[in-house]
Amino acid sequence: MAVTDWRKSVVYQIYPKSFNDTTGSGQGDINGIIEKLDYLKTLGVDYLWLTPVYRSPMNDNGYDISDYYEINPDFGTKADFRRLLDEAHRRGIKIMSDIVINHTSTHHNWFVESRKSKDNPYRDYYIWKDGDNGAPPTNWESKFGGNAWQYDEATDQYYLRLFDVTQADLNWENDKLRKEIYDMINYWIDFGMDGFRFDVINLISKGEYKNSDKIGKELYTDGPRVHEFLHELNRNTFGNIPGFMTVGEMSSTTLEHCIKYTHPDRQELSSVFNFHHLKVDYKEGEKWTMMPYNFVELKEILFKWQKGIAAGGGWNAIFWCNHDQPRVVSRFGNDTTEELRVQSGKMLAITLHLLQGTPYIYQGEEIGMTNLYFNQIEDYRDVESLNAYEIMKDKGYSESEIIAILQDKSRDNSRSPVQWNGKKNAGFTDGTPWINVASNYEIINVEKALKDINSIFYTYQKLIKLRHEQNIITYGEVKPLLEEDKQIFAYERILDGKTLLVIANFSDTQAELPATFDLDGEVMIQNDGEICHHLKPYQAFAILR
Ligand code: TEU
Repeated sequence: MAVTDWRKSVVYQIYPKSFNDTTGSGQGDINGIIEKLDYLKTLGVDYLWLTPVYRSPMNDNGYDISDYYEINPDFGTKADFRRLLDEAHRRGIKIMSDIVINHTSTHHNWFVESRKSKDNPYRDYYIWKDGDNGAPPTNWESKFGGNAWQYDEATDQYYLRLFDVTQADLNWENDKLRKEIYDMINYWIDFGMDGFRFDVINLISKGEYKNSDKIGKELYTDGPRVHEFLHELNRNTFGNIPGFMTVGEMSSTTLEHCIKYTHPDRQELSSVFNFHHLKVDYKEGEKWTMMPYNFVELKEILFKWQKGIAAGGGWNAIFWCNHDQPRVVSRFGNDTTEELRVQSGKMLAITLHLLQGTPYIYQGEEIGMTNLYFNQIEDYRDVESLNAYEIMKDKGYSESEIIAILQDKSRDNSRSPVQWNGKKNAGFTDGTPWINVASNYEIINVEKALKDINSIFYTYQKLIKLRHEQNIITYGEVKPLLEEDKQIFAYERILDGKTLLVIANFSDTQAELPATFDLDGEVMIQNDGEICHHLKPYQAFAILR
């Protein structure tokens, strides 16, 4: 049943390269997505968010676009993309495309022209600066390691690249560039797109190019003109299309900005992703480290954003993982035994999907796919991870220390092929997969999950159905409970005199609910265990009264 209010929608994220291969190339393609639309319809999702499928040299798996108007032939043709939209729409499923407009590939024609000479008409589409006595223009660091400025001998200047050296940042101060971006977005709206995810969109206004006493991100994040640019984008493209859903990926943002980004009166975006809750296992804020995640901090951040965005009149995107994050059942659940993996996978789903906002399910999350535990660098593919490997080696880390950190944090953890069945390559490809399939595919796969009424899949299916049907999940006030408890995640949703109590034990030991907790009412959803004050490891339930 297609929902009419986009706030009741659930989004399924597809990383096409790892989803389903129909040609034997070893990487997924658009026809592979079409083949699985009935499966996604069974799950019950409303939108599919496809990470970029535009023409790209694939240094960053599509986040380095070289032609915004063409589909990457590795994924298929524009006719295939047209058919995907038609087939999805026929099933009441909408398509959200990933638009990367903070930067392009250095293979993009604009950049090829831009680097030719200082007076080239495209020069100012990018950010070129003179060095500072042989040093880069500022001391900013790239998010993928190293300096954020790349020297280009041809014109004796540096260009800014907040990500990989093959991803050159666009100059949003240039009116002509912005007009080109809006024309391109309107092209895809006319093509039939139902929504957009905007990649690192809060980095487009760089502010002053000056040295930072940190690594620069405090200068270019949520920059001085970012809201002006987003409002202009809204007004020149999707702003007047009823129900058109947008989500902004906001790197290192603040609650205050996210309220501004998503308040309907400001005509910017529908919703935003922030990542603060996914840094609670970063030692001293550093990704490439290992430490047990801080559960109380996880709750504190999630509840801060739940309460803050609601009070501010904005809208959250809520998620545990995506193509940049490790698998949540390994990170915040427990993948050490099948029983604990299933129990904790369901617990994580119940905890997140009964919060307020638009839930995002990352491909394979619905069957509890785990981290990969690759134990040799040759198995890794992600540019960020490979850069990090070199940087940690240069810092003197041992091979085993680096591998342990990559097993814990690498983005490759979420990029292995979807495990469709227990056959060769998990049914993902008849060729050689571009990245190894997880070794547990014979135990964890879609075919097995569909046959097992007690699988994680059916918990996700039920949660999606509940969100479609129960207004309290979409509109109910969020009231955090037991905020300092070191094991239990608890909250209430309150609407029209009804209360939904959500309880989850995040620990691998029994946890005790205060005896004062009233557990009477209708059990809306649960995983394994008796509804009582003594919670089994990873037990979760929701009670409506
Ligand atoms: O990610 C933004 C970003 O900062 C990521 O690098 C991510 O937050 C980080 O890897 C987590 O440690 C977006 C895309 O999602 C990502 O896939 C791209 O690599 C990046 O932008 C550049 O386009």
